[in-house]
Formats: sequence, C-alpha cells, structure tokens
Amino acid sequence: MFGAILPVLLMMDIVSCAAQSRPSTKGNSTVGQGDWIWNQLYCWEGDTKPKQIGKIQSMWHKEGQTKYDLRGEGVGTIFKVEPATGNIGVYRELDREKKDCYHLEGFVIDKKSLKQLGGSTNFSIQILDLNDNAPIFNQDPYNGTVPEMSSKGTTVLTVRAEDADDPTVGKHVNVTYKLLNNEQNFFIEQMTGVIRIKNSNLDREKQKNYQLMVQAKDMGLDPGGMSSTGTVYISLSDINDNAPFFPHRQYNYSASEATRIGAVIGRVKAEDLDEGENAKILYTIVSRINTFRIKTDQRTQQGMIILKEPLDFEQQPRLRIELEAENPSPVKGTRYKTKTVLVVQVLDVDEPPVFSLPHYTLSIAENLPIGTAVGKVSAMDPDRAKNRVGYSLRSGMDFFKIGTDDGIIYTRVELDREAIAMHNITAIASEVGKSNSTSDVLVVIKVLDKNDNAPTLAENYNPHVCEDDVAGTVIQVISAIDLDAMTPAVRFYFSIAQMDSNFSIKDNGNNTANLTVRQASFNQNEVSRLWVPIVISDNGDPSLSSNGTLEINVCSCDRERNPISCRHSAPLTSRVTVTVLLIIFLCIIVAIVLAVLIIHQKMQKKSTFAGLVKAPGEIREQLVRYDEEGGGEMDTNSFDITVLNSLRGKGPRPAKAADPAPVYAQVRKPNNDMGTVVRMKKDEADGDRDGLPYDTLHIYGFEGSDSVADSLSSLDVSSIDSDQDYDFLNDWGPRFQMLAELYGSEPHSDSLDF
Ligand SMILES: *[C@@H]1O[C@H](CO)[C@@H](O)[C@H](O)[C@H]1NC(C)=O
Ligand SMILES: *[C@@H]1O[C@H](CO)[C@@H](O)[C@H](O)[C@H]1NC(C)=O
Ligand SMILES: *[C@@H]1O[C@H](CO)[C@@H](O)[C@H](O)[C@H]1NC(C)=O
Ligand SMILES: *[C@@H]1O[C@H](CO)[C@@H](O)[C@H](O)[C@H]1NC(C)=O
Ligand SMILES: [Ca+2]
Ligand SMILES: [Ca+2]
Repeated sequence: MFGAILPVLLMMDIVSCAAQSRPSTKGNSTVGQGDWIWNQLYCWEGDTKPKQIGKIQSMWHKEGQTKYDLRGEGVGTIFKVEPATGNIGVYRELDREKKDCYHLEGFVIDKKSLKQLGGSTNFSIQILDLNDNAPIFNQDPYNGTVPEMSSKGTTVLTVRAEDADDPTVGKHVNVTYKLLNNEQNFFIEQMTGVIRIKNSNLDREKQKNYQLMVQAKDMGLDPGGMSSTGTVYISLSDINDNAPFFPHRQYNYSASEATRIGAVIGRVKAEDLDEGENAKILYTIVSRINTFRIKTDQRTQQGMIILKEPLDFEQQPRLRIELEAENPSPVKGTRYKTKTVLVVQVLDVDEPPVFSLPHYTLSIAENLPIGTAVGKVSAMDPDRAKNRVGYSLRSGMDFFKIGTDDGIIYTRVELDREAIAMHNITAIASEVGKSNSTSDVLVVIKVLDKNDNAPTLAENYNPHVCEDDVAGTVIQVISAIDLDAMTPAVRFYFSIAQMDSNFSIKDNGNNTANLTVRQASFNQNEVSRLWVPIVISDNGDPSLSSNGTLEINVCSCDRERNPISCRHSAPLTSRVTVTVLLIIFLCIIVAIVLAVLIIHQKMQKKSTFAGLVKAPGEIREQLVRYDEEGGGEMDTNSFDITVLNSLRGKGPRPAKAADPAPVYAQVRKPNNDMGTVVRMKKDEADGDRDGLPYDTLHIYGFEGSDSVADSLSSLDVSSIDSDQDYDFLNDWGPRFQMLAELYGSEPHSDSLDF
C-alpha cells in the first residue's frame, strides 16, 4: 500500500513543505513518530474531484474500538480522514499560489470513552504546483523614447513579466518574450525582454510614435505554456537633422516713410521640420543696407524686420535686402544657411519743409537803420512735388520781419544792444497753399556792440581834502562804468577839465585813476568846498566822453586823514525838505494874520453887547496847526464843529445860566447825523448870550484828497465876509447841503451877519 506511492514521492522530490515540518521526518518517505506511521502526504493543486492522498496509522488503533481523527487547518472541509482506516482525502480544489502547505494533527479516539488514546502526530500536506499562472508584465503600457536616426541595436527599453508559479518546478516560470506585430523597426530579445532598434533610419519627421504589442510566455522555449500581452509605446525624440528653409524666394513689404525708428515693418518665417531647440532660427541681413535690423521672435521663431534708420521715399523708394536663416545649433556639425529676399516699398508721405540748418545764428550791429537785412533762412519741400516755401515769423515780430518768399530777415526797429543783446526768434516755413505743412526753426540774432555809450563815474564819490594835506596826497581813487560791452580791450581815460586846478589826476592803467592834491594848503574858513570837473573818455571808435564833477569838502582831519569837521559836512539832503519847510513857514505866517483878523471881527461884534464885553485878556483862542488835513468830508474826526457854530448866528438865543464856563468849545465827534449835531451846537451857542464867540483856527498844510470839491480852507479867503460866490455848493448834492447853507447866497445867506 505504501510502496506504490513512494517512487512518486521520490521522483517529485517534495521536500519543501516537509522541510518546514519536523526535522525527524527529513530524508525518509515513510516516517514514524513514536507510535505513529505515516507517509509523506501531497496533493495537486487545481484538482476538482475528491481524492484520497494517503494514510496515517497508529499503534493505538484497534479495529472497531477506536477511530482516527484530525485537527488543524481545513480539517472537515478540505481534508477528511476515514475514522476506521486513517485514509486522508482531499475534498476541495486547492491553489498552491495561495497556500502551498497545510499542517495537521492526527489522533486516535476510543469510541466508547471518546478519549484520546496515546499521543497525537503532526504531519503536513504539500500542495504540488501546476503551471496555472501566465507571466504578467510589471508595467502596462511601457513608454520609451529613443532619438530618431539611432543606429541598429540601440536599446529602447526592457520589458519584464513575472510568473507566480513555483520557480522550482519545471519551466513554470521560464518567461520568453516576443513582439506580436509584424514589426519592421524594432525587435525584442526573447530571453531578456530588451527592445532594440532594427531599422536605423527611423525619422521623427516622418513618424514619431510607435506602438508595439509584446507577449510574455512561460515554459521557456517549449511550445505551449501560458502567455500574456502588453503594450509598448515608443516615441522618437528630435535631433537636428533638418535645416531651415524659406517657403518663398521673395517677400514683399511696404512701409511709409513716416515709419518710426524701431517699428516692425514686417515678419518673415523660415520653416524647420525639427522641433524645440532644433527648430530655433537665427536671421541675418546679408545686404550692406543699414536701414533695418532683424530679430527673432522667440515665441514664433519669426524674424521681425525692424526699422533702424529713417526711410526716405525721395532718396530710396524701394529697398531690396537679402536675408539668411540658420539654426544656431548646427545641423550635424555643418552650418546650413538658407537665403531669401525682402523687398520693401517705401510709401511717400507729404512732409513739411525742411530748413537747411537745425538752427540759425545771425548777428547784426546795433543802431543800424530800420530795414537792414540781418540774414537769411531757407527751407525746402523734401517731397517730390517740391512745393514753393513761404516764410513767416512766430516770435520777434516787434523787432524783425521776414521776406515771405526769400526768407531774408530785416530789422523793424533800430536795435539797441544795451537793451536786448540777443533775440531768439522762431521762423516758420510753410508750403504755399498748405497751412498744415509747416516747420519751424530757432533763429538766434546777436546784436553786436557799437560804442554808443560814454563812460561815467562809477559812483557818487564824496571825497574830502584835509587842511594839512600835502601835495601828492591821494584823496580819491575813481573808476568809471560804460553801458557798452566791457571787453578787456576797453580803456577809460580820466582828465581834469580845468587848467589851474588845485588837484591832478593820475591814471592807474586799470580803468581807475587817483585824484591827488597838486597844490596844498586849504583852509575851510576861506574855501569850504571845491569842485573838480572830470572828463572820462573811452577808447571806442569813435571815442566817447562825458563830464562829471567831483565835489570836494575841505575838512580839518586827524592823522589818519579822517575828517573831524567840515563846513559842508551836513548838506541839506534834498530840495524837497527845503520846500516843505518853506511852505510850513508861510502857513504859519498866514495863520497868524488870519487869527488877528478874526479876533478883530469878534471884538467888533461884541461891542453891540456893550455891557457884556469882557476884557481882551479873557478872549482865548485855540490855535491848532495841522501839517495835514484829515480826509476832507470823509474825515469827521479832525473837524471842529465850533468853527461852523461861530459862523451861524441865526434864530433866537435861549437864555442861559450866567455860567460862561466852557472856555474851550467841546469837540464832539458826531457819530450819526452831522446835521443834528450842528443844529444842537448852534442852538447851544445861540442861547448863550453871555458867552463870547470862541474860535478855533485850523491851518492845513495839506488838504485831504478824498474831496471832489476844491479847497474849502478858510485860509484862501481873506475875510469871512468875502463876496465870493459859493452857490455852486448847492449843485453838489445833499452831502454838501450844510456847507451850501453856510456859505451859499440862498435865503439863509443872511445868516452870515456878525
Ligand atoms: C505612456 O504613454 C501613454 C500614452 O502615450 C500615457 O497615457 C501614459 O500615461 C504613459 N505612461 C507613463 C508611465 O509615462
Ligand atoms: C537763445 O537761444 C540760445 C541758444 O539756444 C540760448 O543759449 C539762450 O539762452 C536763449 N536766450 C533766450 C533769451 O532765450
Ligand atoms: C593810486 O593810489 C593808490 C592808493 O590809494 C596807490 O597804491 C597807487 O600807487 C596810486 N597810483 C598811482 C599811479 O599813483
Ligand atoms: C585852489 O585853492 C585855493 C585855496 O587854497 C582857492 O582859493 C582857489 O580858488 C582854488 N582854485 C580853484 C581853481 O579852485
Ligand atoms: Ca530632426
Ligand atoms: Ca533643424
């Protein structure tokens, strides 16, 4: 019974699972463990039918009284034992790739007591491999890249498939590879899975991507076995194997001559079948024309033709340029350049006239007669039409005019260098009949100097001579100025225009001169001041000269020649002061005379109130002198109303207490109604029969300027009773009503009775 199985066991060499079990079982197909005997147990995977695989036997087994039983993995489902015989059967399909070894325990049970008899035994069941797994690719799909034009045999990539079967059994995992397509360009090494190039002329520009089907099969080179397939994508990478080329022999562009420098007038594109870096293009202008430059647009690889110098239709209406394109990284080591031609048609635009110079500098001497030609500007129409050009001025028209046709600039006034030495004017040239086609130019006109100014003393010298100055003493260094251009060549000469002067003049040679004492011994009590006439002349052509006078005070001096006393040391500084003093003096005299006159009048009037006449000593006067009158009618502050009161003695005088008190009239400042105040004061004065008339005399040196009326000053009037006619005051309106009443010859004019 055992013998039939043994050879199979040995042949199959099933030790792996057994090796993992007890060492005592090693190397023996039929093993015993104490009182047990069993042979190596194995079973094939993938068996679907129940099958007896072996038997266990124990010394403790007694026919009919005991039974075998199992414990362990899969007992009862996969593995079962016949209780009477110890035969072990497999009842389920097994998969070695899931579990290749089962460990079980067998024992014997007494049927009656159901107790285990003796020891148990451990044994294992080995699952034997069937080639039931195909090799599986590690990756699917595979992606590979290889440069185009690679040589035959170049490795693209390696594929690899794994087989799950038992590598120790037969060729279950011996994988071989092959390409399934009828592939012309690639091949695969069947044992290693390395994919290599078969066709060395692979061109990316023709076909870039390839797809291969690859098969992996086990059982080595034997026929049969299990297989699977995978996909391999291969793409070719670019090498620079194509030179750029221009699709056209000639490119035509047009550009206006007004095109700005730096503007792109067109684009040109050389094609390159390569891609990326290998398709980059460098453009060069071959022609020796400097009008354009070309630059590669890095995004599109187009050549941008950029204007470098202004276009001129009149000079060059058509430009022909040869252009080259190349790859900056050369093709297979040799530079390959391709050429094309650009033709640029320049379009005419109507340009304004162009002056012959960017600006003009002209010069003309001063003092020349009106209408002298200064110079000429000229401009031309640059267009083919060559329109006539007319000239005009935009600035400087006060001084110059320009010939409309010839551009000659003439003076309009006699120029004075000392007033304006340089005129910057703008001349305009315009095409006749076209107001919008103009251009302008700066014309600088320098006015050249003529000697038309005589030198004068540089300052108002105030020299003095000392009484004890000896002959030769320098009393003043004088210099001169001249409004004409002061060039280094200008010289001034000084001389004294008097034959027997007490002084002499010495030229210092640097446009200054020393005034020195020639004849000493001065005495300020005899002569307190001396005048020295000086003549100053320049070296112009013709020479001009002027006369000046130096006023020299005679002084007594200290040792350093500082004046101690001079008779004329404090001269009146201005004539105005003298005049003012004179006026004031006159005014005072007039005032006194007037005062005397008024007092006289009053005394005459008082004589009618004989008993009331007071001693002349009681008549007090207020004499107020003003250098300046107030603001005329505008100014009520300085206006003493009592003067008016004294002039208006009309109406009944109400009796008043015998108190002659207020010696001085009160000066009230009327705040609102002048008439009211005047009337009040009048009544007050009228009522005071005891009171003496008190006068205030105002003397005005200067009358206010606000009045439109002539002077109302009483100073101009010799007497209050003057028969002068003041009726015109009535015509001046209500503001002057009061004055009109006071002075006019109206019905009230009889009020002027004293
Ligand atoms: C391989 O290439 C295919 C298509 O070309 C792509 O879909 C896939 O993602 C790539 N796989 C890898 C690993 O690059
Ligand atoms: C006139 O123009 C000249 C040259 O451009 C310049 O130097 C000068 O300052 C200008 N004078 C005036 C007054 O604008
Ligand atoms: C003029 O006077 C100065 C001093 O005031 C003196 O230095 C100079 O030598 C004098 N020049 C002549 C020519 O005498
Ligand atoms: C010169 O000075 C004297 C006094 O010293 C004087 O009398 C005389 O008039 C002066 N001469 C002149 C020309 O001023
Ligand atoms: Ca290429
Ligand atoms: Ca290329």
